[in-house]
Amino acid sequence: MMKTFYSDDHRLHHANAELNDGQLVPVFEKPSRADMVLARVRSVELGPVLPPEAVGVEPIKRVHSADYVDFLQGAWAEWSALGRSNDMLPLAWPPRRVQARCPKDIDGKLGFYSFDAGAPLTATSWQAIYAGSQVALTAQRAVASGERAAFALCRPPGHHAGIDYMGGYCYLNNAAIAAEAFLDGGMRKVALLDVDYHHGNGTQDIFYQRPDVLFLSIHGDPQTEYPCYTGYADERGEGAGLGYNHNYPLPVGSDWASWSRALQDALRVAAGYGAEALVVSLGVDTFADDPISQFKLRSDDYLTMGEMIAELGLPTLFVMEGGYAVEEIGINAVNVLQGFERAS
Ligand code: FKS
Ligand code: ZN
Repeated sequence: MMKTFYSDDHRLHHANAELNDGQLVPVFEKPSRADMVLARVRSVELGPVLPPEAVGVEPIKRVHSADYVDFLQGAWAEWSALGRSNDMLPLAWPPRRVQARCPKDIDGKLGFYSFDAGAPLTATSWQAIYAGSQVALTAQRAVASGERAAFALCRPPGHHAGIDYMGGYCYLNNAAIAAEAFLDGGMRKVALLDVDYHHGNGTQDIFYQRPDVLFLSIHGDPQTEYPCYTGYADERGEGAGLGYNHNYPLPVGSDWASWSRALQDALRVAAGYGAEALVVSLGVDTFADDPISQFKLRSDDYLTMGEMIAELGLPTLFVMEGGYAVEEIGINAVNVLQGFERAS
């Protein structure tokens, strides 16, 4: 039995449109994604589905800057005060060689606190974003208190959110917040494995200079894949963090054979690290039929993925990230959890 943590409040984040291939299209990151995963958790009877506790904002500010969290919380009020009712989207960013200062105006703030236009904010988004963080933190507590594993069914996702910026559907980095909570609870080392199709640039940003969180990410090669500028193998960490960041960029079209070789290596590195817990940024947009991604994993591969992760033998927190083949997202995500359970 694995506990799933979930809040209906995720529904409060449903933006209208995003830019894709030069066109404004309906968002891929929509509420039905979480609905499908929850339905699968229930239909296979993975275990109980539990609501989040009110853990609060402090653990969020251990990872994100206070000014950024305040911005997220108050952004809609500033926007609507100008008489605007459309989703908030940034339209300008500080270019290279500019010492960026955060302006007063909300348009300036939006660019200051984002790296792309992929994270729209609606009137009720903050409630959903905050609830997602509480889901992750409550699941983290379950694992810290002795559960072999737990599933944080977070939405919106988090791994593109950095210390003080949003982007790529992400606002608060749920997995990073949970990893930090393990450390604040007394653990000395945590490993964070990101299996989403896209590089977890936000997580990398947060822990890049630190040796206490080992970050391992398997993803589409940034030379052709979003988020475009990070995820290269030579990004290995900085200062005290040097050697604790491992990227596995794989070419478009990669299948389970090559993907699982990268996982094998990442797990070998994790095993040698001496972590006391594992956080998994669980994206299933590596699926062959994903509409915006280009790996070739099949539904059964996710069972094997879960089994391989279980073999590490660490207390494990799964945090939901991407996956846009909505019909199969539940099967694929829950397959990882069932594979894990089978091998535990
Ligand atoms: C491809 C356009 C790419 C943005 C993709 C964002 C991916 C988000 C994610 C997360 F887990 F954060 F949700 N558009 N033509 O899947 O990494
Ligand atoms: Zn993704």
